[in-house]
Amino acid sequence: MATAPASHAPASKETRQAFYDKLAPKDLSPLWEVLKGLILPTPKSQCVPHAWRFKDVRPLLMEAGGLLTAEEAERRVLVMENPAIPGQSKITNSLYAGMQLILPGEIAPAHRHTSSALRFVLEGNGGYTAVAGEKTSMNRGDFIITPNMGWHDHGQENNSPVIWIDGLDLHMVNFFDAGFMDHANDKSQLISRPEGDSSARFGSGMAPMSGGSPFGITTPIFNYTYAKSRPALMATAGVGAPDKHLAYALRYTNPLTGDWALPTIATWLTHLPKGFETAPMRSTDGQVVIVVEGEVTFQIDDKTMTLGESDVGVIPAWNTRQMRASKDAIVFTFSDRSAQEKLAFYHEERR
Ligand code: GTQ
Repeated sequence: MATAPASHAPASKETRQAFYDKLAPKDLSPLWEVLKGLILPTPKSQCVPHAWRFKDVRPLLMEAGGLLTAEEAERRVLVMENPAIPGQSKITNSLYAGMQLILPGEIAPAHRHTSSALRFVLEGNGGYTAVAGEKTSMNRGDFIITPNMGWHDHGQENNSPVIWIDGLDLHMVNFFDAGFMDHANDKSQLISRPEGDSSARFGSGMAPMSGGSPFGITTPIFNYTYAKSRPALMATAGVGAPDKHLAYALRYTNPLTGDWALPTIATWLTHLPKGFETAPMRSTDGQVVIVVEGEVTFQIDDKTMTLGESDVGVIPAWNTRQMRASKDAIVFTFSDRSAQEKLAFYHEERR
């Protein structure tokens, strides 16, 4: 059969369909039918803005505490699912978030995985996370990291519950089909370094004379304690006017490289003085916000939501956002910006 020259009238719908029917059995498909949905003019997140109230989630988490032990669960966590994509354990298209509970005397047994994790502590008094042979105690406002493939277990030796937010890049790892996980023989790993060791080595603007980070491109700082980060943030808030879009914000850095603390997840702390409202901006990273202190009203496209202490919210990629503080506020944010920057995807627009 001769090939029709390109100038000929287009083939009928039926003729095209007959052609497509020949493609499918050969595992082929016509790009021109799907191109507009594959490469979009601007980002269009499937996710929606949403808020989880601590007062609603905490009682359910405590109820879960009565149903099974941390050890049986391995990790006793209520996953925060974006309401637009239920059943996928996603808070944004690329991020996982959940609220984890450890009860007095419990141990969440040691394991390790390709995925990097962060913990942001909401309630804690002496609970601990151990990573790579070092323990750190978990107190409200602490930002604790788990490097990829680092052994980690969590526990509580005192008599109060410990509750924190987990953020993981596991969907990025799974997207690349690159994930591994191991379980340790012992519930708790052997402690080989004193508490505060990583902070002493890397957390004072100094670093060991030989050797780099023990965790590759992940920060060597294990716990960015609120006891250190809050005074730093508040001291900068006293100097100069707040940034129009960001208010007073400090990002958590890897002290050896100046990059974000985690290879995939960006983290920062924002102070909004009472009455301050940020100007509209949008960016390609999906963000999870946790109000640590005060109260903040988020305007996200046409959705308005007010978050109080320990409430968690999600801002999908490329949604225009504004924040307004009804009380002096401090907000912890994590997003996939760290990964996006490395891949040269990150883009933002400030108005
Ligand atoms: O604490 O290691 O929320 O492996 C999900 C997977 C927490 C953890 C989660 C995990 C962990």
